Amino acid sequence: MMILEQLRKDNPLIICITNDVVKNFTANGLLALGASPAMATEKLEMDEFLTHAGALLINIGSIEEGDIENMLAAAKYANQHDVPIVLDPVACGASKFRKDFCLKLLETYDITVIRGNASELQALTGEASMKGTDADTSLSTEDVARAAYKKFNCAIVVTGEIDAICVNGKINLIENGTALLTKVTGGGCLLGAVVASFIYNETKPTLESLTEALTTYTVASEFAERASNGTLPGHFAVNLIDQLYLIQESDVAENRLVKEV
Ligand code: ATP
Ligand code: TZP
Ligand code: MG
Ligand code: MG
Repeated sequence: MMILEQLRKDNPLIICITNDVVKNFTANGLLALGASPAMATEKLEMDEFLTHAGALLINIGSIEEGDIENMLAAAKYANQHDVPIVLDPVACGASKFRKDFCLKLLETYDITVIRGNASELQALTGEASMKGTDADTSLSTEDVARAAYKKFNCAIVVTGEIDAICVNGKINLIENGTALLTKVTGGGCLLGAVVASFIYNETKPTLESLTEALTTYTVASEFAERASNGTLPGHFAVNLIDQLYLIQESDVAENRLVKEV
């Protein structure tokens, strides 16, 4: 059974603690998909927000020291209310501050899914360093996903030209997508929020549910590239929002390129 239609009926509230660059793009992407985003961050109101939430996204793209308390409090209340958490460890290999925060969050609370590019996941598991937010494309997403699953024992999504999803040690590789997603800021950040939307109310997501999240997003990105002026980054970004609104479960079923390994 697929999730997209049910998600659109249920319109789950997705709390997004995310970076300043992508808040608007993320909110529009989730509304188009059929979820209900709220960019709430304040710890004093998190208990109430998470009472009604389907999922929580913690994206550290523009994290500052003063954000740490809010992010930790959000994770605490999410765990108390059985709300799944997606962590996007943006640029965690670029500074000790970011990496230390992610490791503390992962040690202290139950994180449901870690979603990042290969360099970010490699930084969390090993010694990789990064220049900024962008990935080292020479890394194997499959190898990185396996290593991250071994260390953190939660679901892992490593994105790149080929996306690798690891749940309970089993891996699916997704070949859909377009490199234009790397030419628009928020291409990965919105995906993290889409993953949170597909796992609403589910702290033990299946490989199938994460595969549907990734294939829905990447098939929509292929449609966006083919739509009007879609090979230009600006038009592509707008087209992606439109295609997240238009895409149907049957489009995903007909176009998905998934390899079980
Ligand atoms: P970065 O921080 O390097 O910008 P990101 O966090 O934006 O990374 P990506 O790895 O770019 O995340 O993944 C975002 C989406 O883009 C995923 O759906 C992925 O499948 C897709 N993607 C990334 N690179 C390519 C590529 N070369 N070809 C096809 N799809 C890609
Ligand atoms: N700087 C800090 S967060 C951010 C930038 C440019 C957005 C990164 O977006 P994505 O989706 O990881 O490419
Ligand atoms: Mg990107
Ligand atoms: Mg990113």
